[in-house]
Amino acid sequence: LLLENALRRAIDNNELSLVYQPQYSLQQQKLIGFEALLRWQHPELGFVSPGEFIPLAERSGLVIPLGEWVLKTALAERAAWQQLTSSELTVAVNLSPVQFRQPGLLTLIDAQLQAHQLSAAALELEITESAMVEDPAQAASLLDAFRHRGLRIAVDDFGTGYSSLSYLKRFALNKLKIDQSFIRDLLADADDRAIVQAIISMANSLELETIAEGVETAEQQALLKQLGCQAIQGYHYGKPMQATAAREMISREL
Ligand code: G
Ligand code: G
Ligand code: MN
Ligand code: NA
Repeated sequence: LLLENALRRAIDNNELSLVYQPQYSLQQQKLIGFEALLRWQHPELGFVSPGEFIPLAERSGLVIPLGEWVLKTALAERAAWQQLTSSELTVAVNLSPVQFRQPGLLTLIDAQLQAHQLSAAALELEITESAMVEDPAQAASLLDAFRHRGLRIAVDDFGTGYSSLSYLKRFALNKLKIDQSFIRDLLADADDRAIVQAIISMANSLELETIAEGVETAEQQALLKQLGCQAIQGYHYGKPMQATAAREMISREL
Protein backbone atom coordinates (compact mmCIF):
# COMPACT_ATOMS: atom_id res chain seq x y z
CA LEU A 1 0.00 0.00 0.00
CA LEU A 2 2.95 2.28 0.75
CA LEU A 3 4.29 1.68 -2.73
CA GLU A 4 0.84 2.18 -4.24
CA ASN A 5 0.44 5.58 -2.59
CA ALA A 6 3.91 6.58 -3.73
CA LEU A 7 3.06 5.54 -7.27
CA ARG A 8 -0.19 7.49 -7.09
CA ARG A 9 1.84 10.66 -6.55
CA ALA A 10 4.60 9.82 -9.00
CA ILE A 11 3.11 11.62 -11.99
CA ASP A 12 2.44 14.89 -10.16
CA ASN A 13 5.84 14.78 -8.48
CA ASN A 14 7.66 14.40 -11.79
CA GLU A 15 9.21 11.11 -10.75
CA LEU A 16 8.41 9.33 -14.00
CA SER A 17 10.43 9.42 -17.17
CA LEU A 18 10.70 7.54 -20.41
CA VAL A 19 13.84 6.05 -21.84
CA TYR A 20 14.05 5.12 -25.50
CA GLN A 21 15.63 1.98 -26.94
CA PRO A 22 16.57 2.14 -30.64
CA GLN A 23 15.39 -0.39 -33.22
CA TYR A 24 17.47 -1.21 -36.29
CA SER A 25 16.33 -2.57 -39.65
CA LEU A 26 18.64 -5.36 -40.84
CA GLN A 27 17.34 -4.95 -44.37
CA GLN A 28 17.44 -1.17 -44.71
CA GLN A 29 20.49 -1.04 -42.40
CA LYS A 30 19.23 1.95 -40.52
CA LEU A 31 17.52 3.24 -37.41
CA ILE A 32 13.75 2.75 -37.74
CA GLY A 33 12.36 3.76 -34.36
CA PHE A 34 12.52 3.53 -30.59
CA GLU A 35 10.59 1.66 -27.90
CA ALA A 36 9.56 3.93 -25.02
CA LEU A 37 10.20 2.31 -21.62
CA LEU A 38 8.88 3.71 -18.37
CA ARG A 39 11.19 4.55 -15.46
CA TRP A 40 10.28 5.59 -11.90
CA GLN A 41 12.78 7.31 -9.64
CA HIS A 42 11.36 7.81 -6.13
CA PRO A 43 13.18 10.32 -3.83
CA GLU A 44 13.55 7.78 -1.00
CA LEU A 45 12.94 4.39 -2.54
CA GLY A 46 15.27 5.17 -5.41
CA PHE A 47 14.80 3.43 -8.74
CA VAL A 48 11.81 1.11 -8.80
CA SER A 49 11.78 -1.28 -11.75
CA PRO A 50 8.73 -1.52 -14.03
CA GLY A 51 8.71 -5.26 -13.39
CA GLU A 52 7.77 -4.29 -9.82
CA PHE A 53 5.43 -1.33 -10.25
CA ILE A 54 3.60 -2.20 -13.48
CA PRO A 55 1.84 -5.24 -11.93
CA LEU A 56 0.95 -3.04 -8.94
CA ALA A 57 -0.34 -0.34 -11.26
CA GLU A 58 -2.44 -2.93 -13.08
CA ARG A 59 -4.00 -4.27 -9.87
CA SER A 60 -4.80 -0.79 -8.54
CA GLY A 61 -6.04 0.75 -11.78
CA LEU A 62 -3.21 3.31 -11.67
CA VAL A 63 -2.00 1.93 -14.97
CA ILE A 64 -4.73 3.98 -16.68
CA PRO A 65 -3.41 7.47 -15.73
CA LEU A 66 0.14 6.12 -15.95
CA GLY A 67 -0.45 4.75 -19.43
CA GLU A 68 -2.01 8.04 -20.49
CA TRP A 69 1.10 9.88 -19.28
CA VAL A 70 3.31 7.44 -21.22
CA LEU A 71 1.32 7.89 -24.41
CA LYS A 72 1.31 11.69 -24.18
CA THR A 73 5.01 11.88 -23.36
CA ALA A 74 6.08 9.43 -26.06
CA LEU A 75 4.03 11.20 -28.75
CA ALA A 76 5.36 14.61 -27.70
CA GLU A 77 8.86 13.18 -28.08
CA ARG A 78 7.99 11.64 -31.44
CA ALA A 79 6.79 15.07 -32.58
CA ALA A 80 10.19 16.52 -31.64
CA TRP A 81 11.92 13.92 -33.86
CA GLN A 82 9.96 15.38 -36.77
CA GLN A 83 12.28 18.42 -36.57
CA LEU A 84 15.41 16.24 -36.74
CA THR A 85 14.75 13.97 -39.71
CA SER A 86 12.33 13.32 -42.53
CA SER A 87 12.64 9.56 -41.89
CA GLU A 88 9.43 7.92 -40.76
CA LEU A 89 10.49 6.80 -37.32
CA THR A 90 8.04 4.92 -35.13
CA VAL A 91 7.72 5.28 -31.40
CA ALA A 92 6.60 2.02 -29.77
CA VAL A 93 4.54 2.19 -26.58
CA ASN A 94 3.76 -0.76 -24.31
CA LEU A 95 0.06 -1.21 -23.58
CA SER A 96 -1.04 -3.07 -20.49
CA PRO A 97 -3.94 -5.51 -21.03
CA VAL A 98 -5.85 -3.32 -18.55
CA GLN A 99 -5.41 -0.28 -20.84
CA PHE A 100 -6.31 -2.41 -23.81
CA ARG A 101 -9.70 -3.13 -22.21
CA GLN A 102 -10.29 0.53 -21.25
CA PRO A 103 -13.15 2.00 -23.35
CA GLY A 104 -11.54 5.46 -23.84
CA LEU A 105 -8.29 4.19 -25.33
CA LEU A 106 -8.98 4.92 -28.98
CA THR A 107 -10.32 8.41 -28.23
CA LEU A 108 -7.21 9.17 -26.19
CA ILE A 109 -4.91 8.00 -28.98
CA ASP A 110 -6.80 9.98 -31.63
CA ALA A 111 -6.67 13.14 -29.53
CA GLN A 112 -2.96 12.80 -28.80
CA LEU A 113 -2.03 12.12 -32.43
CA GLN A 114 -4.00 15.16 -33.47
CA ALA A 115 -2.54 17.36 -30.72
CA HIS A 116 0.94 16.59 -32.03
CA GLN A 117 -0.03 16.55 -35.71
CA LEU A 118 1.27 13.03 -36.13
CA SER A 119 0.10 10.40 -38.55
CA ALA A 120 -1.09 7.17 -36.94
CA ALA A 121 1.77 5.24 -38.56
CA ALA A 122 4.19 7.08 -36.24
CA LEU A 123 2.82 5.09 -33.30
CA GLU A 124 3.31 1.39 -32.70
CA LEU A 125 1.31 -0.20 -29.90
CA GLU A 126 2.92 -3.19 -28.20
CA ILE A 127 0.42 -5.63 -26.79
CA THR A 128 0.95 -9.03 -25.24
CA GLU A 129 -0.85 -12.21 -26.17
CA SER A 130 -2.60 -12.07 -22.80
CA ALA A 131 -4.39 -8.87 -23.85
CA MET A 132 -6.04 -10.77 -26.67
CA VAL A 133 -7.07 -14.03 -25.01
CA GLU A 134 -9.45 -12.74 -22.36
CA ASP A 135 -12.09 -11.35 -24.69
CA PRO A 136 -11.08 -12.27 -28.25
CA ALA A 137 -14.16 -10.69 -29.85
CA GLN A 138 -13.52 -7.34 -28.16
CA ALA A 139 -9.81 -7.57 -28.97
CA ALA A 140 -10.54 -8.31 -32.62
CA SER A 141 -12.83 -5.32 -33.02
CA LEU A 142 -10.44 -2.96 -31.23
CA LEU A 143 -7.52 -4.17 -33.37
CA ASP A 144 -9.64 -3.66 -36.49
CA ALA A 145 -10.30 -0.09 -35.34
CA PHE A 146 -6.56 0.43 -34.78
CA ARG A 147 -5.79 -0.83 -38.26
CA HIS A 148 -8.49 1.37 -39.76
CA ARG A 149 -6.76 4.37 -38.16
CA GLY A 150 -3.40 3.29 -39.57
CA LEU A 151 -1.89 2.49 -36.17
CA ARG A 152 0.74 -0.22 -36.04
CA ILE A 153 0.40 -3.21 -33.71
CA ALA A 154 3.28 -5.37 -32.45
CA VAL A 155 2.89 -8.52 -30.36
CA ASP A 156 5.36 -8.20 -27.46
CA ASP A 157 7.21 -11.14 -25.87
CA PHE A 158 6.05 -13.34 -28.74
CA GLY A 159 6.37 -17.05 -28.05
CA THR A 160 6.08 -16.87 -24.28
CA GLY A 161 2.29 -16.61 -23.92
CA TYR A 162 -0.39 -19.24 -23.64
CA SER A 163 -2.57 -18.17 -26.53
CA SER A 164 -3.37 -20.17 -29.61
CA LEU A 165 -1.58 -19.33 -32.86
CA SER A 166 -4.96 -18.88 -34.52
CA TYR A 167 -5.06 -15.29 -33.24
CA LEU A 168 -2.29 -14.42 -35.72
CA LYS A 169 -4.81 -15.05 -38.48
CA ARG A 170 -7.85 -13.50 -36.82
CA PHE A 171 -6.36 -10.29 -35.47
CA ALA A 172 -5.10 -7.24 -37.34
CA LEU A 173 -1.40 -7.34 -36.39
CA ASN A 174 1.71 -5.91 -38.07
CA LYS A 175 4.68 -7.30 -36.23
CA LEU A 176 5.95 -10.04 -33.94
CA LYS A 177 8.58 -9.15 -31.34
CA ILE A 178 10.51 -12.38 -30.83
CA ASP A 179 11.08 -12.67 -27.10
CA GLN A 180 14.62 -12.26 -25.81
CA SER A 181 14.50 -15.67 -24.10
CA PHE A 182 14.86 -17.25 -27.58
CA ILE A 183 17.69 -14.90 -28.57
CA ARG A 184 19.94 -15.26 -25.52
CA ASP A 185 21.39 -18.68 -26.50
CA LEU A 186 20.64 -18.45 -30.20
CA LEU A 187 24.20 -19.29 -31.25
CA ALA A 188 24.65 -22.30 -28.98
CA ASP A 189 21.16 -23.74 -28.67
CA ALA A 190 19.77 -25.60 -31.69
CA ASP A 191 16.26 -25.61 -30.19
CA ASP A 192 16.20 -21.82 -29.84
CA ARG A 193 17.47 -21.50 -33.38
CA ALA A 194 14.73 -23.81 -34.66
CA ILE A 195 12.06 -21.82 -32.80
CA VAL A 196 13.32 -18.47 -34.10
CA GLN A 197 13.54 -19.86 -37.62
CA ALA A 198 9.97 -21.17 -37.38
CA ILE A 199 8.64 -17.85 -36.05
CA ILE A 200 10.30 -15.90 -38.87
CA SER A 201 9.09 -18.30 -41.54
CA MET A 202 5.53 -18.27 -40.17
CA ALA A 203 5.58 -14.48 -39.91
CA ASN A 204 6.73 -14.17 -43.52
CA SER A 205 3.90 -16.40 -44.71
CA LEU A 206 1.36 -14.37 -42.74
CA GLU A 207 2.89 -11.08 -43.93
CA LEU A 208 3.89 -10.04 -40.45
CA GLU A 209 7.12 -8.20 -39.73
CA THR A 210 9.64 -9.57 -37.23
CA ILE A 211 11.91 -7.90 -34.73
CA ALA A 212 14.21 -9.80 -32.37
CA GLU A 213 14.53 -8.49 -28.82
CA GLY A 214 17.51 -8.70 -26.50
CA VAL A 215 20.14 -8.85 -29.24
CA GLU A 216 23.42 -8.39 -27.39
CA THR A 217 26.13 -9.49 -29.84
CA ALA A 218 27.24 -9.00 -33.45
CA GLU A 219 27.04 -12.78 -33.90
CA GLN A 220 23.38 -12.87 -32.89
CA GLN A 221 22.67 -9.97 -35.25
CA ALA A 222 24.43 -11.69 -38.17
CA LEU A 223 22.58 -14.97 -37.62
CA LEU A 224 19.22 -13.19 -37.34
CA LYS A 225 19.88 -11.43 -40.61
CA GLN A 226 20.73 -14.75 -42.21
CA LEU A 227 17.49 -16.24 -40.88
CA GLY A 228 15.54 -13.40 -42.55
CA CYS A 229 14.58 -11.46 -39.43
CA GLN A 230 13.76 -7.88 -40.42
CA ALA A 231 14.86 -5.89 -37.41
CA ILE A 232 16.61 -6.02 -34.06
CA GLN A 233 16.49 -4.32 -30.70
CA GLY A 234 18.93 -4.88 -27.86
CA TYR A 235 22.07 -3.79 -26.08
CA HIS A 236 24.20 -4.50 -29.16
CA TYR A 237 22.58 -1.72 -31.18
CA GLY A 238 21.65 0.45 -28.24
CA LYS A 239 20.53 0.41 -24.63
CA PRO A 240 17.46 2.31 -23.49
CA MET A 241 18.60 5.96 -23.35
CA GLN A 242 17.38 9.37 -22.21
CA ALA A 243 15.33 11.42 -24.65
CA THR A 244 18.24 13.80 -25.33
CA ALA A 245 20.55 10.89 -26.22
CA ALA A 246 17.89 9.45 -28.53
CA ARG A 247 17.63 12.81 -30.31
CA GLU A 248 21.40 12.88 -30.71
CA MET A 249 21.31 9.39 -32.16
CA ILE A 250 18.65 10.42 -34.69
CA SER A 251 20.68 13.46 -35.75
CA ARG A 252 23.82 11.35 -36.04
CA GLU A 253 22.33 8.34 -37.85
CA LEU A 254 19.71 9.83 -40.16
O1 G B 1 12.63 -1.68 -19.52
P1 G B 1 12.46 -2.90 -18.68
O2 G B 1 13.22 -4.12 -19.04
O3 G B 1 12.79 -2.61 -17.28
O4 G B 1 10.89 -3.26 -18.73
C1 G B 1 10.38 -4.27 -17.93
C2 G B 1 8.96 -4.55 -18.30
O5 G B 1 8.13 -3.41 -18.09
C3 G B 1 8.77 -4.96 -19.75
O6 G B 1 7.92 -6.10 -19.79
C4 G B 1 8.10 -3.80 -20.38
O7 G B 1 7.23 -4.21 -21.42
C5 G B 1 7.33 -3.20 -19.22
N1 G B 1 7.13 -1.76 -19.45
C6 G B 1 8.07 -0.82 -19.63
N2 G B 1 7.50 0.38 -19.85
C7 G B 1 6.16 0.18 -19.84
C8 G B 1 5.03 1.03 -20.04
O8 G B 1 5.12 2.22 -20.31
N3 G B 1 3.80 0.46 -19.93
C9 G B 1 3.64 -0.87 -19.67
N4 G B 1 2.40 -1.34 -19.56
N5 G B 1 4.67 -1.70 -19.50
C10 G B 1 5.93 -1.18 -19.59
O1 G C 1 8.72 -6.81 -22.34
P1 G C 1 9.49 -5.78 -23.11
O2 G C 1 10.04 -6.32 -24.39
O3 G C 1 8.71 -4.50 -23.34
O4 G C 1 10.73 -5.40 -22.22
C1 G C 1 11.91 -4.98 -22.73
C2 G C 1 12.92 -5.13 -21.64
O5 G C 1 14.11 -5.75 -22.09
C3 G C 1 13.31 -3.78 -21.05
O6 G C 1 13.31 -3.89 -19.69
C4 G C 1 14.73 -3.58 -21.55
O7 G C 1 15.50 -2.83 -20.61
C5 G C 1 15.24 -5.01 -21.66
N1 G C 1 16.27 -5.18 -22.68
C6 G C 1 16.37 -4.49 -23.83
N2 G C 1 17.45 -4.92 -24.56
C7 G C 1 18.02 -5.90 -23.84
C8 G C 1 19.16 -6.74 -24.06
O8 G C 1 19.85 -6.68 -25.07
N3 G C 1 19.45 -7.65 -23.09
C9 G C 1 18.69 -7.77 -21.96
N4 G C 1 19.06 -8.68 -21.06
N5 G C 1 17.62 -7.00 -21.73
C10 G C 1 17.27 -6.07 -22.64
MN1 MN D 1 7.92 -4.07 -25.17
NA1 NA E 1 9.34 -8.05 -25.03
